[in-house]
Amino acid sequence: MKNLFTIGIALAVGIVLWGRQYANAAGSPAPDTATGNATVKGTVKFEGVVPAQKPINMAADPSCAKQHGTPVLTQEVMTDSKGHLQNVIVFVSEGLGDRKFDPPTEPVVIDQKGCMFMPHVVALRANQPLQMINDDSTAHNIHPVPANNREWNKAELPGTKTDESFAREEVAIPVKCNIHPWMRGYVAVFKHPYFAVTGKGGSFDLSNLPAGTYTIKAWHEKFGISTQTVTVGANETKTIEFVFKST
Ligand SMILES: [Cu+2]
Repeated sequence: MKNLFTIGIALAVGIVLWGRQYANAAGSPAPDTATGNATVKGTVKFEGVVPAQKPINMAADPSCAKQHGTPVLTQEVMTDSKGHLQNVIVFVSEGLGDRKFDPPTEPVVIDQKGCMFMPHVVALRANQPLQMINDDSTAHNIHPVPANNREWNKAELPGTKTDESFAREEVAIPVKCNIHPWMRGYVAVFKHPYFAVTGKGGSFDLSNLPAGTYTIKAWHEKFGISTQTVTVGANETKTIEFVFKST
């Protein structure tokens, strides 16, 4: 029985290998996997006096206010004690040439909870599903205001969800709620997988890059865009730092 099983496996492997050989012999060019082993990573910092986060007044909708013991603070500028800046989108803006990348089918999720968009900033791929969940007991009205994509505007009842997507690259689309004026988030859309949104430590990691010279940009909703050019070789890791300063 065991021998039969082994023979079966050997046969299956053989068929697969034979199939590959046949495909190669047919002259089809090796597929461009479009990725590599180079990495650009680093941190984003803010230098200067950090604008204070202000309490948000949710009195207009008591169902929102009562979900928070203490008022929620505005999320425009968020740093840690060392000035590492959160919610910065770091991405490759040039250098990938004609490479094409299929978008993932799993959605990126924005939760509407406590009448806030969570997370505040997200990034996803062109034509990747964006799922908006309403986890509140009140209705929301999601309204992205793109410059380079189709605008949509959808009411969403408590406990429901909506799937949408954006077709074109755009950094970044403001998203508002027509019912709660304090609700604001941002969605960045990319045609490639080389982007990151900084978390509490302000760090980013763009890995699996092909060797090359890249224009790397860092976008922040208040401080705008900062740009650097980096050259990375195969299997190489380069560390860079973006610094935004108060104006
Ligand atoms: Cu709302």
